[in-house]
Amino acid sequence: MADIYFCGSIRGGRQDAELYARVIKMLGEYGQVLTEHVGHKEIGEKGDDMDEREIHDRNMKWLDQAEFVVAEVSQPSLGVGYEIGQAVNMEKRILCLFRESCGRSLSCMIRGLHNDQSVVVKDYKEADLPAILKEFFSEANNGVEASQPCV
Ligand code: 6IA
Repeated sequence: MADIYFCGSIRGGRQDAELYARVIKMLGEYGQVLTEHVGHKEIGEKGDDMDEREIHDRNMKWLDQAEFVVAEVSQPSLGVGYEIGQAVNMEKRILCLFRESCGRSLSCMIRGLHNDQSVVVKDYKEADLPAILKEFFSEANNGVEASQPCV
């Protein structure tokens, strides 16, 4: 079963935490989500029993281990942007999901990564998610190579 690293805002704001939980549930059909806690409502409320260095190092290990990275990028988050940048350097297959109705514009540094192969950036409505995930993971399994140039 493939390992999937899901990214979603934590300190950037937890408005979409319930949506993250629903996305993570859908991702369960395609692999094991290493970062399930990103969808847990309590994570932003209580402290964490790990310190920040430990969280960073554990997450980078999981990112390295993951075959796929799926990031919900509607809520701007420094951590999510950092994880996407690291994932690009690690030549992962990446899907960035931007909710059309969120009222913001996505950073050019994320939208500009789209190459329709190793990195896919999609504007979406929640009802479209099952089809978007199906397409992303079926193309991945059909041997689309990672690390295509981002042009
Ligand atoms: O800058 P942000 O906090 O919004 O970054 C969110 C991203 O960084 C997520 O995709 C996570 O993978 C990662 N991340 C940030 N903080 C944590 C965390 N504990 N635990 C796990 N992953 C994290 C923070 C707890 C704290 C709010 C009490």
